[in-house]
Amino acid sequence: MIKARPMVAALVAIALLASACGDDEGDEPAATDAPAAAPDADAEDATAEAPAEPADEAAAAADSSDPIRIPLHNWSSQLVGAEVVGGILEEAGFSVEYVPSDSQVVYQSMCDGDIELVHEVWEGAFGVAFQEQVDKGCVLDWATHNAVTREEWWYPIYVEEQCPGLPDWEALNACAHLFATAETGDKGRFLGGPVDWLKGDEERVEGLGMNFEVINAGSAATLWAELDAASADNTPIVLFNWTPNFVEAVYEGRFIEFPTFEDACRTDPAWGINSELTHDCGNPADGYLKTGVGEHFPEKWPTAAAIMQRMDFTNPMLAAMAAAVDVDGKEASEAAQEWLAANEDLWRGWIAG
Ligand code: TMO
Repeated sequence: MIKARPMVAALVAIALLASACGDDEGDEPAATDAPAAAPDADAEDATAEAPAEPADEAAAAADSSDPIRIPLHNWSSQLVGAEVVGGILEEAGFSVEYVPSDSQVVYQSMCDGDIELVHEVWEGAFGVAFQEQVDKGCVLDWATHNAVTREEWWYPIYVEEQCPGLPDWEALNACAHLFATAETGDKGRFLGGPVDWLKGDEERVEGLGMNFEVINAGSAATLWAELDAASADNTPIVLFNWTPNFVEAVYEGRFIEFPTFEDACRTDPAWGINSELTHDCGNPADGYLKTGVGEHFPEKWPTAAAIMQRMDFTNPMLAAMAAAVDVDGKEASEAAQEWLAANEDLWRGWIAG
């Protein structure tokens, strides 16, 4: 073969993905093997020569020389983006540290002064945990990205032939038996994400009286391996997915349409079709993506805080960061370095203001 055509390339990517994921079910995704510091910090970065001191003139004297601690979570765009954010801050003269973190507990960690910022606050998964700390005043709702997000139950398109009426949730519920496994008996299996992503799936099944059982995947890699395996022979599957993500470029499919989300659905049992229980709705269909910072971040690192407010990620940017890892098989660090090299004008503008 001289040159892979796009379709062939996609199929090769699926095959690579399958082989990459097939033997590590339940393990962390490979991308979480990201090193604890930027891989080439000592290659060309001036801060490596004087680690205790900001080297770039962009970091003003008013800024602390303490490392800015950025969490690493367990999905690919975040792992790439964390090192993009860190790389930009390093270019601006700051030192950074990467800290593997639970994606719900991290908001408490910001309040405790152990983490400085979260650059991917997804409304569907983390809106509640984030807002709780914002309401206390110890986390600041610092910036809203251009990206519009959705995190929801999702199925590959062939399932529509097996279950008429999709993507409506009641149609899905009527087909619950199609999704049953040995593990779930006569109930349908919903393959949820790792438990730290969403707290609402079991509550939704209860609130909407669905004949489903939630089985949480151990890692994102497990979600994609199961999707790949099911797609190979059109096995019915409904699983957690989100956008922006690499999935939309590789698999056709749709999100389930649950009753439309409103904040009250999560807090007020009287709201919605079930007057006794909360969560009788879907996740936000046009959710935000925010940056949150600890309450003392702007005082301690005013220049970095201003840069974080200018940093703005779009849907295509996030989808490409995810695809670099989940389709192209790159390490998150490598993907981040490539992103920085390809988008230098953009992020220099974020630094310069
Ligand atoms: C937080 N996530 C994008 C995995 O739903």
